[in-house]
Amino acid sequence: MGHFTEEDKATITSLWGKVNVEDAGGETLGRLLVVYPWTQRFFDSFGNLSSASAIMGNPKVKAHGKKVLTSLGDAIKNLDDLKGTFAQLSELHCDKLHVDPENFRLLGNVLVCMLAHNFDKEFILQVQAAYQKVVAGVANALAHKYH
Ligand code: HEG
Repeated sequence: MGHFTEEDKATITSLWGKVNVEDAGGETLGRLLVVYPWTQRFFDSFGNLSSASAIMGNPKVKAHGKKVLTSLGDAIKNLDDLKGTFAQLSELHCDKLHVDPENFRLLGNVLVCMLAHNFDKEFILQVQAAYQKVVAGVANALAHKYH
């Protein structure tokens, strides 16, 4: 999963530079919670998640989405060592948060959808291919310390 070409890296970094992590983070986590409603169980302290509009307008969803995408943005600077970058977060999600790693793949899926939706014509085949590698590598790295 660690085969990022120099071209991939340039493509990934260039698009990520245009992502507003606050808006995009809220959209990504919100989409996860709406599209895969069983993922809401991890966020029962977040208040009102009773409808799609409640979820998309929930400030805690927005704040946590920003946190997740900020962490992802840091990982984009370390594409050759995603496992090392995410080692501690992998332990946290396993031991403390008990998040099933399948959820990392679901989040990656909605992240790609969010990018496709927001970048439209710019989200050409090569960009999708590069980002599919990112989300696969991130999900793999976050699952790596599970036991
Ligand atoms: Mg996780 C906390 C990153 C997917 C559920 N997540 C966190 C934190 C980060 C993070 C940086 C804060 C850690 C801390 O406080 O030290 N999460 C992160 C990434 C990804 C991800 C980079 C995938 C790209 N997380 C993810 C998924 C779920 C989840 C898919 C569940 C469906 N994360 C989760 C929960 C918390 C965090 C429940 C604690 C939230 C809180 O109560 O503050």
